[in-house]
Amino acid sequence: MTIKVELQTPILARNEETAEEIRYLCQENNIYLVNIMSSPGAGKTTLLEKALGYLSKELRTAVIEGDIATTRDADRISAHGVEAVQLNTHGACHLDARMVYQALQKLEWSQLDLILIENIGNLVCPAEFNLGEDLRVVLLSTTEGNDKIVKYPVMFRDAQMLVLNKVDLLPYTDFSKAEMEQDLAGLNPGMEIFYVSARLEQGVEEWADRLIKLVKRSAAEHENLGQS
Ligand SMILES: Nc1nc2c(ncn2[C@@H]2O[C@H](COP(=O)(O)OP(=O)(O)OP(=O)(O)O)[C@@H](O)[C@H]2O)c(=O)[nH]1
Ligand SMILES: [Mg+2]
Repeated sequence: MTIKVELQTPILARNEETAEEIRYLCQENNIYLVNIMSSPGAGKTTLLEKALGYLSKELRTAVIEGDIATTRDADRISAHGVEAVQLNTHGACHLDARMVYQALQKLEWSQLDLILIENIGNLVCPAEFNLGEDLRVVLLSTTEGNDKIVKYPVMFRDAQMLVLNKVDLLPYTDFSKAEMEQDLAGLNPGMEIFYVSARLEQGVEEWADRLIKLVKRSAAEHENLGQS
């Protein structure tokens, strides 16, 4: 007799339900939720540290930090005077909607316009889990090589925005921007691309400005819907 255990579908189905609750909660409170993903060390926290200065001028912003262990990233963010909630997964390679829902309980929703989630450094698992986000951003860094886009297609296909970070290191790597653009055009033609050096703070203001526009546009649309 063959016994088959279906694990994946119920786990993801339950995740979808919680993601819907998060989406509803954020809509009700006019909060824009961004899920930031990349491989370990691509520069997610550095980008956030640099972008928060621009974002916080216009938007009330908080950060949810996902890591397997330590509060290091949340500590880096809160050192900039921004509220940060640290989630430790104790081994799990991605954040799921239930974890994010728990982190949201620690924040004062009426005081926020934007919540940035830094997912666990991993190009595989985080792509599978809907967090109820408005926007998915994937970071790629010039030191990782061009093959990541085609080797991890789900991550790059399902995000709306790509940030190529560490462009200051381009002269020292074999990374090709042209090849990257070509691969993305095949996989995800509508994807917005930003070229950034988080370390040198190049391109960070442009990226932050784009987020600010998206948050304000979403809030205006929500207000219009409420009036009609
Ligand atoms: N040269 C260069 N180094 C950078 C840049 N951005 C980040 N780094 C460096 O890359 C390393 C990793 O940066 P983090 O911001 O911690 O990366 P992360 O994606 O948050 O890492 P995890 O949270 O562990 O997944 C640090 O040593 C940063 O100083 C950049 O634009 N250029
Ligand atoms: Mg980090």
